[in-house]
Amino acid sequence: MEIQLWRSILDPYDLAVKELIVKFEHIRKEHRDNDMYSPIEQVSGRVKSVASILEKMQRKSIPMDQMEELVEDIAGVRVICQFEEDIEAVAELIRRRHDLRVKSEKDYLSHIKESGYRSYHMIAYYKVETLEGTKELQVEIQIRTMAMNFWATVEHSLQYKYKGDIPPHVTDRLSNAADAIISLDHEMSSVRSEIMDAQVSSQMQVNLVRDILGDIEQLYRLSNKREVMKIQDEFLRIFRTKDILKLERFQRELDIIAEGYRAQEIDHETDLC
Ligand code: 0O2
Repeated sequence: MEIQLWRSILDPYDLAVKELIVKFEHIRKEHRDNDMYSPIEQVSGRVKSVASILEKMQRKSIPMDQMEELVEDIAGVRVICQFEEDIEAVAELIRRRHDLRVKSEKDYLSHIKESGYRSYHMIAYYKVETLEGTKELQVEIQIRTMAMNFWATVEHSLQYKYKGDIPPHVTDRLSNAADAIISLDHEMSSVRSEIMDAQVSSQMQVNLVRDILGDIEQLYRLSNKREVMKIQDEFLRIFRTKDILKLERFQRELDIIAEGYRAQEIDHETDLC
């Protein structure tokens, strides 16, 4: 197979990975913009290297003409969560999407791999648009916690270093580390609701400041500049108190003032007509 042919086969997979990263990051943004906890913490992706595809085909005796059907992880997207409970929430989000058609799921959380590997895998069909038309391809989505990802990344590097034959003293350590990761995930889950509350209120403050500054900017265009400077000073004074209730009250008052100016502007435009 020529280099050019590999490129034209893999290009749509590259597009799929890029599109899905944007889409998953958007889900995260939507949650945060709406003062909601996001089960998605980070997203990454990759197209499998030609060497890795060839190795898998060789290992599983996959013929060239069945590569795209049987090598299911040419496109790979990884969704990292903070807590184990978030994994099912992300899987459910994926199951409900119309742009992804789930083909199969592998639960390495309930069925931990012998290596100690834990993760939730989904193979889904996804359509991309190319110059040659619509192409439906397969994507492997791995969903795991940050702790699981740390272990898997380290173990993957060691597999590479020892060419799949990790010496027993290292395997023992990895196995201990896998147990420690399970305890860590459980420990973090026990304070999940507290951490979620803290993160949501911190995000609420970020959104509140964004909205207040948006209102101040609008007022600056519509009203007396000196008055707006005073409003801004008052905002900075309240911001320094770190009192979210006061900030919320300030925003409500600001909304009323901004609404008044907007109404005045509409009246003015009507008079001009
Ligand atoms: P890369 O570099 O991510 O492409 P396979 O394990 O590939 O022979 P299958 O059934 O196709 O068989 O895949 P499976 O078991 O669902 O796992 C596919 C991917 O999951 C792997 O891809 C890894 O990314 C990850 N994975 C599975 N088992 C382990 C493990 O024991 N340790 C680590 N670190 N990762 C694992 P690739 O192709 O191995 O690698």
